[in-house]
Amino acid sequence: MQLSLQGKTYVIMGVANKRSIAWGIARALHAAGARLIFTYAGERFENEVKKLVATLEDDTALVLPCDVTKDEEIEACFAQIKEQVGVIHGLAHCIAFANKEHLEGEYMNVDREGFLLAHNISAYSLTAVAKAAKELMTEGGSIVTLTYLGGERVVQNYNVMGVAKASLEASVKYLANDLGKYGIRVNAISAGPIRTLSAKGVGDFNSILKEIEERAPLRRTTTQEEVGDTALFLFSDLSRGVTGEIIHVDSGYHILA
Ligand code: NDP
Ligand code: KAL
Repeated sequence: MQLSLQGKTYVIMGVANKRSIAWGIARALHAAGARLIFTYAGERFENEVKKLVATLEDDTALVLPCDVTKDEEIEACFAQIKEQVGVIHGLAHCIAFANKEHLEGEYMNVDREGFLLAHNISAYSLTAVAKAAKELMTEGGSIVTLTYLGGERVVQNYNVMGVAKASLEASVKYLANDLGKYGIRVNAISAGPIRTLSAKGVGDFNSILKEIEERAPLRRTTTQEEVGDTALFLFSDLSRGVTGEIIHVDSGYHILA
C-alpha cells in the first residue's frame, strides 16, 4: 500500500509560521500529493500563512479564517469549504492556547476564566471542528490532533495546559467512538518539545531540550518532519485500523521514569 494522498483533501488548522507543527504536517501531506486547505485564527497570521502557501508547488490552497472560540466562524469556515471543495478526507487540529501567566508557578493559581479559556481553545475546539468536518467527510476520513506528555504527567510549568490536554486526549477517544461508524478515525500525536512560536518565551526551553538529548532513548529532540510523517501515516490508509490512539513521537522520552 502506498502513502500517496493524491485526490484527497485535508484541512490544516494552526499554521502561525514556518516553525509551526501544522506546517510540518502540511509539507508532508503536500509531498504526498494531497490538496490542502488552511485556517488561521488572527488576522495577524493571515499574510504569514498566504506567504507559506505561495511556496508550495500547488499554491492554490484555500486560506480561511477560523477562530475556534467563535461558533459562527467555525460554521462559516466549513460552509465555505463545502461550497468550494465539497468532500474532505481529513483534518489536522494543531491549536492550543493558555494565558502566559498560567504557564508558570503553581497550577492552582489559575483562575476560572483562564481555566475555561485554555479548555475552550485547546480541548473543546477539537469536538466543535470534528462535528463540522464530519458533514464533509462523506467518504470517511481521519482527524489528527496534537498533544503533549504534560497531559498524562505533571510537567513543570505546563499547568492548566496539561489539564486541557488530558481533556483533549479523552475527547479523542469519545470522538473516535462516535465517528467510527461513519468511517472516520480520530487520533492524537503526542509530540516531544519543538521550538515553535508557542514555545517562545519559555524560560528554560533550552534545558528541556538538553534533557531530551541526554536521556531520551533516541538521544535527540523531535522534529517537525517526524511529526509530519506520523501524521501522513495517520491520514493514509496504512493506519486504517488505528483509532482513538495517542501516538508518542518524542524520541521515546515518555517511557522513562
Ligand atoms: P504554534 O504557535 O506554531 O501554533 C499554535 C497555533 O494555535 C497557532 O497557529 C494559533 O493560531 C493557534 N490558535 C491559538 N488560538 C486560536 C484560536 N482561538 N482559534 C484558532 N487557532 C488558534 O505552535 P505549535 O506548532 O507548537 O502548536 C501546535 C500544537 O502542537 C498545539 O496544540 C500544541 O499544544 C501542540 N504541541 C506542541 C509542542 C511543542 O513543543 N511545540 C509539543 C507537543 C504538542 P494563530 O497563529 O492564527 O493565532
Ligand atoms: C512544559 C513546557 C514548557 C512551556 C509551558 C507551557 C507551554 C504551553 C503551550 C501553550 C500553547 C503556549 C501558549 O499558549 C502561549 C501563549 O500564552 C502566548 N503566545 C502566543 O500568543 C503566540 C503568539 C501564539 C501563536 O501562540 C498560540 N498558542 O496561539 C511545554 C513544552 C516543553 C512543550 C510545548 C511548547 C507544548 C505545547 O503544547 O505547545
